[in-house]
This record gives sequence, C-alpha cells and structure tokens, in this order.
Amino acid sequence: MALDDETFSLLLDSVQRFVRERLVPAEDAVEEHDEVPADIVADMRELGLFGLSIPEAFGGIGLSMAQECAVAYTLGQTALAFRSVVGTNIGIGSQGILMDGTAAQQAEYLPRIASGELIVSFALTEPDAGSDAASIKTRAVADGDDYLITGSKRYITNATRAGAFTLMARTGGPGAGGISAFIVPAGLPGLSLGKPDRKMGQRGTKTCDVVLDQVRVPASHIIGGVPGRGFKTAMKVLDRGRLHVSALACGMARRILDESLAYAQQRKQFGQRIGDFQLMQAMLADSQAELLAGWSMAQAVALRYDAKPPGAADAEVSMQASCAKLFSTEMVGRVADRGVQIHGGAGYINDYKVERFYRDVRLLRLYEGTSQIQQLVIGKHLMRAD
Ligand code: COS
Repeated sequence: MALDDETFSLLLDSVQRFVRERLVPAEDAVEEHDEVPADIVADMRELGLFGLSIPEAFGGIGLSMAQECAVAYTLGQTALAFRSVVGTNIGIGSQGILMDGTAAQQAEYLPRIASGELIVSFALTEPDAGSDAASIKTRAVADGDDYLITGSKRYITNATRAGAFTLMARTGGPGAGGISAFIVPAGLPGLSLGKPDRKMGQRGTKTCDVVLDQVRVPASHIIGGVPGRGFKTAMKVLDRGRLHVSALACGMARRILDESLAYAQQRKQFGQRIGDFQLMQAMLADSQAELLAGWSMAQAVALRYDAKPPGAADAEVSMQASCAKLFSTEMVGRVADRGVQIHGGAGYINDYKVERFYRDVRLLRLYEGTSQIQQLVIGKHLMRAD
C-alpha cells in the first residue's frame, strides 16, 4: 500500500503549508486555552489527515509507512497537540482493526475512522499495568453472546473525543495469551471517563482514565473474532506506532533546531551574534548531526517495515522500530535541552517556543513504550539471535 509519488508529493506540500500557515500561528492559542480549536480540527478532516494510514478502499489515503513517517515528520514541526488529535486514528486506535479485524469490523469502522467522523482511542495501560502490558487486570467475562467488561484504563489519549476504543481486556488466564482486543463504543452504559489529566506539557492533548463497570459488548466486537490474540495485536500496533513516534520526534528536533538557529543568528553578546561563537556552533552542530542520524534511521526502518507482508509480525522489524524510537526520542530530548541552553535565560520563559517544546518532548520518551522498554525489546532480540 502506498500513494503514487506525484500525488504524495502534492499531499506533503499541502501538509507543509497547513503546518506553516495554519498550525504554527495557532500554537500560542493552544498553549493558552489547552484546546485545539474546532475549526482547525475541521480543516484536518478536510485535508484527510485522519485517514492517512487507512487504505483507499475504506475511504482513507493509503500511505505507506515511509510516507506516513514523512507526514509525521512534518506534523512534528509544530506543537505536538495538533498531531495528537489525528494520531490515534492514524495509528494505535485504528491499526488493530486494520491488521487483525474481520472484514465486517473493517467495513463498519474504518471508513468513519478515515473520515474523522469517528475518533478512536487505544486503551491498554492501566493503573497497575504500564510497561508490563501483559499483566492487565481489566476482565471481560462471557455472558451469553456478550462479554461484560470491568476495569480501568489510564492516560488514554483522546478518550474525551473518542467514539470508540480499541480496548485490551482479559478473557482468559494470566499472561499475554489471556488477552483479547475489543472494539468498545463510547457511551455504553457502565463506561465513564475520569477527570482530565493535568500534564507537564503537550497542552491541548486530551488524556484521562476510562472506567468500565460491567460494560456489555457483543462477542462479535473481539478484533478478529477470536479471543486470546489481543496482546499480539497490541504489540504489532505499537511496533508501527513506535516508528511513527520516531519520525514525529525528528520533526520536533528540526523545529527546535530552527528556533535555536534563528535565535543564535539574531541575539548579540560581546558585540557579535552568539551563533558566531564556536561553543554555540558546537551545540548547533551536535543537534544537526543527531537529527540527521535519527531521521535517516526512521526512514530506513520505515522502508523495511513496508517491505514485510502487511499486518504480519516481524521480530527484526519490531527490534528496528524500537531502535528508531529509542534513538530519536532520546535525541530530541538532547536537542531540546541544547535549545534552551542556546536561548539562555529566555529559554526558561514561556514566551519562547523552546520552553514549551522542552516540556512537550519529554513525553515522547514515555508513551508507546518507555526508552527502557525499547532497550528491552532490542536486548531480548539480540540475545535470541544465533
Ligand atoms: N509483534 C507480535 N507479537 C509479539 C510482539 C510483536 N512486536 N512482541 C511480543 N509478541 C508476542 C510474543 O511472540 C509472545 O508470543 P508467544 O507467547 O506466542 O510466544 C507474546 O507476544 C508475549 O511476548 P513476550 O513474552 O515478549 O511479552 P512480555 O510480557 O515479556 O512483554 C514487552 C513484552 C515488555 C515488550 C511489552 O509488554 C511491551 O511492549 N510493554 C510496553 C507497553 C507499552 O508500550 N505501553 C504503551 C502504552 S500505549 S501508548
């Protein structure tokens, strides 16, 4: 699956223009009001951003992973709250249905996810199950042709906007094999949302708990129709998500470097531009080199991702997606730190973009698997190899 080069290049141009002309000027308002304005969300629908990764047969744009990463890199060059609005529809919310869903599930949900009419969230994490995803406690108990789901999910991105959740619950015994992935429509009796999380950064993104008390869901809502496969679905979804996040992190690094460079070119001390000092140039150079390394890795891994059969698990590609996420999200942390340093005292003041981006990028090292989880995936893979 991929869009032809010419059409893709037109799409990328429009997204770049949208970021420059619509999103960057709205960054201050998002920071101030902790909300992405509705007219911008409407424009995102119009541009097709919700359906980037959904095949054309379901009304989406049908980008390859390499193309999706190029768009993520572009969307990463503005406040991360904008990408978050479309992020779950492009990635972790929709991909389980796309990879492992039945034909009926795909036909019912994917067109509305692609158009942005339906926002879909991914509900895996729980109060007592974060990195140890196989230990989730949310239970789905069979009751005739239905399941009754009870438990709580934590830090669920876009839960307040969601019309449905891809939700992992335990239908069987302990461990990964006892987990099933369900499509749970929002608004069912027994499903409620916690209060909004007050986060360190990424203002405008929406996360909260999702609490389920005997929520009745038909058995036909198990993704793929077969219980016990949910953990593998979740892991495959996360492999892909990690690659997307690595491209996003590189986009943010590009923006922070641009902000830092602009500041270094205009700020004068000791009678000259601070960027003319070699100690400043050293910081700029390190950021540029690391950004190039991260972005080159994300692109290379995305091409390998595209070369495997769609939806199939591939341990080598999973390991490489973890490498890309580990490197790029740590890299953008260093770039943001240097960005603040280059700005001096101004970098600690909220009027300057680097102050916000410094806080915003901290999350990239945590969600869709912490850096330590990426190291674990890579390390385990290396130790398994002959
Ligand atoms: N693709 C397909 N299948 C996978 C897979 C992948 N990427 N990773 C693991 N699996 C399979 C394994 O092959 C294994 O299957 P079998 O039982 O048939 O052999 C099963 O899933 C269990 O795998 P494993 O034993 O490796 O599971 P662990 O409990 O050790 O957990 C980690 C593995 C730690 C990698 C996993 O729990 C994880 O990614 N945690 C982080 C969760 C996360 O990213 N949360 C973010 C929240 S969403 S924003």
